[in-house]
Amino acid sequence: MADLKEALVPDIGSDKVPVIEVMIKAGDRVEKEQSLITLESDKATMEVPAPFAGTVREVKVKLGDEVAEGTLIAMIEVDEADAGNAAKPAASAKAEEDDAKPQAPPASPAVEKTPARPTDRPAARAVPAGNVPEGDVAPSARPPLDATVVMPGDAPYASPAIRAFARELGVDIAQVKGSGRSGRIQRDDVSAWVKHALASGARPTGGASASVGGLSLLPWPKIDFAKYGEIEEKPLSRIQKISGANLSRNWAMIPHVTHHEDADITELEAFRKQLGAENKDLKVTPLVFQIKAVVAALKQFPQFNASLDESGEKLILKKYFHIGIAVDTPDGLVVPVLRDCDKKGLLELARELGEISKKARDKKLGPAEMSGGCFSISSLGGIGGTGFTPIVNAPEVAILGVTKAAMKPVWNGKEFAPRLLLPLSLSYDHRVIDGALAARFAVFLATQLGDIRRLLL
Ligand code: CAO
Repeated sequence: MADLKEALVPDIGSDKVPVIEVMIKAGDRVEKEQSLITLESDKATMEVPAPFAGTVREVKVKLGDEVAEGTLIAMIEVDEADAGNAAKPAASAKAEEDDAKPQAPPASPAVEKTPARPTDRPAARAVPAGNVPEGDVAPSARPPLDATVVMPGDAPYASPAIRAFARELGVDIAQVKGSGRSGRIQRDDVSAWVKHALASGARPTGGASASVGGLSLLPWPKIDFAKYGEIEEKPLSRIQKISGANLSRNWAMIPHVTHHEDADITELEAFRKQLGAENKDLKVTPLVFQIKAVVAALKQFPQFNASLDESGEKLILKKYFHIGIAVDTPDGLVVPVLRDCDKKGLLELARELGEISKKARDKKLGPAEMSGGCFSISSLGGIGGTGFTPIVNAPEVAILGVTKAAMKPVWNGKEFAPRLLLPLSLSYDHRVIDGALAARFAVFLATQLGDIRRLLL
């Protein structure tokens, strides 16, 4: 007859630790050694394996519960064949070897208590909590559990580090296909799954509470800041709310990479100053030259003047050149669009830029003036910085971030010469643009800005 037995938390080397994963439910069949729950102390994650095979009748812990040695994890109806083994209070390494030998039937009690893993087994690997490469070991962690998991049957086969990594990304590890030996799930498999989910809009079934672009995220922390000191509440502006929602979506759904390049604008700057002196009614900033250089680069690399369609399977190449300019206003960031920049000269662009940024700051921009952009430029050059990661303005596929030009010594083959270098930070959607193409685009852009004659062609 099958016995109902208690699977208990063994000695875990700490007082109370939270349950961060429950891998079983009532009715599940578990094999001996199959992980029941995962615990996470501040030093390590540990999986608690089943001490015997059987059928889970009742799960007694839930996510977030704090458990200690002796906490009841589950009631398991033990297979008849295993009943004898399960009755053992502690199966030492030696005793485990003896598992194969015939066992005496349990003395009598209908319900027996069995630590999920005996404490006198040799301590094994535990994994620091969080995002750590597989194989890393927390030197100070001293868990008695064997945290190297070999999962039977169809259950996912992954180390605690990889499980922790998947959990961190909100990925249900059961959905990930392992490419390692015997189907073991590797870190790259989890990353590849996330990339695929983002591209296809797939929705994981992980137990988290918010979902963005196929990723389940933890809820935002609720904190009573007043507990720690004086505070003041200030509602976000309407612009901040709208741009915040767009930025969050773009950051979560677009696999961003930012490429950095310096442009030598020494000659350009001399010319800009001359142009400004001749046109005192206009503010001719480096930005208008950047707009012209971007248009030339978009012509040279049409993949940058493109958008993915909704299905994510088709690229729409644009034959027009409308450039969005990020404008900082007291109410937040807006991106008005300068149209047909390929057909306009530097002075016309300077005048339009002045008008449109004034309109933005006076809150007079209409929706039509903020739509239809092909590529955006976010210039912080008037403020400072040496580089940053601008967020791609979807459905565009790239954005140029510009920071402050600075005079630096550059080796000219004979000596160091003072040159004015402009830092360019090109963020791009890696689904559409490869790193090599981005590097070529950035070099082209820098060449255009470095050679004023090319720019004016
Ligand atoms: N390096 C050195 N100096 C620069 C520069 C650069 N890359 N870019 C501009 N400058 C200089 C200008 O020449 C100007 O100097 P003068 O007053 O001596 O002529 C000064 O800095 C101020 O320029 P500006 O910022 O007023 O003008 P702009 O054409 O460069 O930019 C605008 C216009 C609207 C883009 C800008 O005012 C702005 O709002 N930038 C912020 C964009 C932003 O917030 N981006 C972040 C988005 S993510 O949150």
